[in-house]
Order: sequence, then C-alpha cells, then structure tokens
Amino acid sequence: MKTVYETLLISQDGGVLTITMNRPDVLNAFNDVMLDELYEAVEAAASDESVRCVVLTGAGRAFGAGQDLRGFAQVHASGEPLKVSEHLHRYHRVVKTIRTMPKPVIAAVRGVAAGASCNLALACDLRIAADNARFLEAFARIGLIPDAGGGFFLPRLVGFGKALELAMLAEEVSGPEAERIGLVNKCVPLDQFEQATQALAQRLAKGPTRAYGLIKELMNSSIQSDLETTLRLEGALQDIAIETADHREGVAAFLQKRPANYTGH
Ligand code: T3D
Repeated sequence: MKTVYETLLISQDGGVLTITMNRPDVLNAFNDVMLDELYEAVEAAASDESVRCVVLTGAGRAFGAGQDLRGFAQVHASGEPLKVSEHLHRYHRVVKTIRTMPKPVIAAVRGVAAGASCNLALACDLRIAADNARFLEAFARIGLIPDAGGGFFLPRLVGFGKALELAMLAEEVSGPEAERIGLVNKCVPLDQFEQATQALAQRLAKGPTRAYGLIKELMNSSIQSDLETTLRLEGALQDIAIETADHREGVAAFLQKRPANYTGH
C-alpha cells in the first residue's frame, strides 16, 4: 500500500486505514492532485485485504472546503469555456469506489465540511462528527448545484424537504444538529473525537468484513430499486454470507457464550 502522497497522509493501525486530506492552508479544498490521489488511495484500500475499515478525515481545523475555488477563478479569467461535467468525473470515481468497496468507510468530520467535501462525507457508510463540525452545501452560495453525489445521498439521508432546504439556503448545519436530522450517525465532543473515531473504526475492522461488504451491496441496491428486486438480491447475498468462516465463527461464539473472533473471511 502506497503511503507517501503529496496531499494525503496515510496511516494504518491494525485493520484500520486512515486517509487524511492534507491541504490545511485552504481547509483541505480539492485541487486535481488531491482528488486524483484520493482516488488512488481509496482504490488501493478497496483491494488491500489487510484493510478492513477506512477512515476519511481532514488535517488541521477542517474536514474539507470543497473544490479549490482559486482554480475556478483562473479558468474564468482565461475566458475558456469550462466543461465542468468532465471534471466531475474525478469526484464521481471516488464516490463510486467508496460505495462499492466491500468494507466499511467512515467519514470523520471535525470543523467545516463544505461543498464537494461535505458530499464525499455523505457518500461514506457512516459519519462521525465532532461537536465543532459545520456541514455546508455551499454550492448555491456560488450559483452551483450539489455535486459529488450530493443530489443522490442528501435527500436519502435527511429526506426530500430538508435536502431542498439545505441545498437552496446553503446554511451551515452544526454537528449536534447534523446528528438530530440524520446527516451524521454520531456527534461527540471535540476532545473525544479521535478516540471515538478510532473505537468505531477498530470495532468495524474486527467485525465480519465479508458480511459488511454484502450489507453495502444490499443497501446500495435497495435505495435504487423495488421490493421484489431487493428481496431477490437479499437471498442471493445471504447465500454468500452463510458460507463465510465469520458466519460459522459468530454462531459458534454465541453458543459457547464468548466474544467472536472474526477474521474477515
Ligand atoms: O470543478 C468541479 O468539479 C466543480 C465542483 C465543485 C464542487 C464544490 O465543492 S463547489 C463549492 C466550493 N466550496 C465553497 O464554495 C466553500 C468556500 N469556502 C467557504 O465558504 C469558507 O471558507 C468555509 C465556510 C468553508 C469556511 O469558513 P471559515 O470562516 O471557517 O474559513 P475561511 O477564513 O473562509 O477560510 C480559511 C482559508 O481557506 C482562507 O484562506 P486565507 O484567507 O487564510 O489565505 C480561504 O480563502 C481558504 N479557503 C476556504 N475554502 C476554500 C479556500 N481556498 C480555496 N478554495 C476553497 N474552496
């Protein structure tokens, strides 16, 4: 696993891989280098069997400030037409890898998560926030629409009406409020944030990884399809889960009244 990047910090503790976006001077706003490196890092994490849970977080006082707006300003000044949909492909491939990697991905949000950074957090499986977190669908403030998957994940997480409110008014949502409306799973005091994040990640990394991957597949499908299709897929995926060593270990541990020792297989 590559660990040296220009704009990311990578560390691994047991089965937990932490990817830290590291452009703190601009609140970890995305330039092309960071976006491409993030794609490389999540792809590598997806296929590395020693990684059983991924934490995505930001260096310094922020999670991320979305697209680096200085790049926009340069292009606007040049007068060249901006085909932004081509650039968005770079975000979309990160979103798709996070959604399809067969292991849990946690967004750990301290400070501000704005624009595309906010929406990358929404694409993760679970979100933990510090109580100083600020979630901001910043796009309408600069005359844009939510991208990087926000149009998909935001209404599914908070409901249609709230999603429209957050996207149109573009007002900040605090960590505690984000927990209340379902934008994050858990909000913790800042001084407990790192410990709580690691505890959650280590717990997931010691869990039945194959089952977690199948759960993601089932939920990914469910939010886009009908009952009949989901029930069919549920059967097919449970056929796979029931053959795993972790399933047998879980049943044995229950019957022997001891904690399960999951290997991820
Ligand atoms: O090309 C495509 O693919 C299109 C994709 C678009 C996706 C998007 O993400 S669009 C949305 C882009 N993001 C924004 O519009 C957010 C802009 N930033 C802000 O509104 C505020 O900075 C925050 C609300 C995020 C944080 O406010 P605050 O008061 O905590 O911090 P600050 O003082 O505004 O920012 C600190 C520094 O970071 C500052 O630099 P300085 O003055 O200390 O040298 C600021 O300019 C810089 N910074 C913050 N956000 C960005 C940024 N620099 C470049 N790009 C940014 N997005």
